[in-house]
Amino acid sequence: MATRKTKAKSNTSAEDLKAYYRDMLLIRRFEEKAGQLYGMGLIGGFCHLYIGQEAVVVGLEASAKEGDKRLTSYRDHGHMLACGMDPNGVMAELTGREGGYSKGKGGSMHMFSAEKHFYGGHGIVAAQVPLGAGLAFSDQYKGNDNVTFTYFGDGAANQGQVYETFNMAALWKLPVVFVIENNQYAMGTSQQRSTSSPDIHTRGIAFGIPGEAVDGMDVLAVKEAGEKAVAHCRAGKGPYILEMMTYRYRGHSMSDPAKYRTREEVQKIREKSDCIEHVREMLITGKHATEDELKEIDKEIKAVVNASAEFAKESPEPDLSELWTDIYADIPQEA
Ligand SMILES: Cc1ncc(C[n+]2csc(CCOP(=O)(O)OP(=O)(O)O)c2C)c(N)n1
Ligand SMILES: [Mg+2]
Repeated sequence: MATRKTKAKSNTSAEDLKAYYRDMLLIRRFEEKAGQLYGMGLIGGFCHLYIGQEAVVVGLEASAKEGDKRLTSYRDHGHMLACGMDPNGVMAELTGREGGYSKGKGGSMHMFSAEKHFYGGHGIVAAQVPLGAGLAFSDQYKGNDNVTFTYFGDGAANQGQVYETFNMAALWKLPVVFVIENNQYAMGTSQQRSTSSPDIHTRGIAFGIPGEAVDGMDVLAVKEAGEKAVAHCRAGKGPYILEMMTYRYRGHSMSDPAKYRTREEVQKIREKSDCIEHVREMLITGKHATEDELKEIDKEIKAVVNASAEFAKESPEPDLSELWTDIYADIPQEA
């Protein structure tokens, strides 16, 4: 494995590094388990795995504080786990069971947690971008210093509503970090084939929004960029764009055989840049952890993931009567 230079800041302790390792590993093992359950027919419908991109969400969560909000596309399980949602509830939702975050009626793309300030899970490409600006507007209106992390893909970055949102967010100086997860593909279309100007982080220039490209496979580089962006937002200077250069190892969704790229391309990136291997290497070579300690963490994570699968399997399917509930919001009479 090639050693990469990392822009580690002195404020990262060995304990922090271990926590990032643990959080990224939880996402990866959870997603691998979801892939298995899908293969066994226990998960149906759409299921978009995040494997390969874990450093993005874990690094940014390290720059967030309580009260900050987040929302993303359909590739959302990693974001839920990283903000502290319960793996049992997420796995049960994936398998369509009563114990899931949406009582088994939403599935992979439709989960939400007011407690963890996670606002979905959105199946329509870029639909979450204006919603993210709306959440940021609500915090600005209330006068607190919360920030909203609005994640979207390189493909979504070509949607018109993104630029309408950029305009409003810049005009009103909304505290929103636009996180473009550039995994180089939008379904089977590579960025080269779909995008006229590949430097997506420069797309805010027309609106006066600063932006930068970040090594999204390096959790410390992500965290450092996140801290800068968040400080900008909290200081009342308006939105910030972070283009995270990353890569997804699996197909677009579970039904994608990924014939538009070679196995060698995926293998090369895995070997050269894998975000979990990178932190593992830093922990070992920096003598912050022993092989045995890391094995112990692996074991703990496996146990959490296996327990989530067991919880999901044991949770019943929703009762038929649930077809008629949770359709409209309960609006209090006085509203
Ligand atoms: C408005 C809309 N158009 C098309 C689709 C079909 N679709 C689903 S995902 C996707 C590609 C998005 O790629 P990207 O934004 O790069 O995100 P990634 O899947 O790589 O995370 C498309 C075209 C959709 N869901 N919504
Ligand atoms: Mg993409």
